[in-house]
Amino acid sequence: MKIKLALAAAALSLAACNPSEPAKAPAAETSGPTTAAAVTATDAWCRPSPNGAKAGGCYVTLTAATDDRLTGGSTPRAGSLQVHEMKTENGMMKMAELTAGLPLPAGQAVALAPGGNHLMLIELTAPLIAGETVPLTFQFASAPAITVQAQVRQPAMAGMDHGAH
Ligand SMILES: [Cu+2]
Repeated sequence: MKIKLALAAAALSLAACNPSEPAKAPAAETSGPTTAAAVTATDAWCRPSPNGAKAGGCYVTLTAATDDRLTGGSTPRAGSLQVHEMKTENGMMKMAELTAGLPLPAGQAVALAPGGNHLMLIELTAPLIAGETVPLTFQFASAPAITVQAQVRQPAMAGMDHGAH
């Protein structure tokens, strides 16, 4: 105990004797109001569209540096790109456009995935074929728009070999 106290006292006196207090550390500029940090997109992919289908589902994981909102997007492969949610109505799973956008809380990876929120390509110009790449542009409430290349592939269904249709 005595030794511990002595050490603490020594540390205190050292700190007190130090004439050059380090200057105030520069504040970390993480949330400048003029330059919104970019949103990061990972694992963008689209489901192959069945022959003749006019719409296709795409998925992505988005991480915003500051609180933001996915408001929509576009792609040269379809007339429009909408952000959809899945909801249960009268026991039926339905999808509906998130007209107010999808919230992206700061630093949180928000996954759009089969069975949940997803991107809907409406009025496809051509079927989405497994193996090809589709450019998707996302728009946000604050961050600048980003464009990603989405892989067209079958959903990865770990541990499930049924359910594909
Ligand atoms: Cu949809």
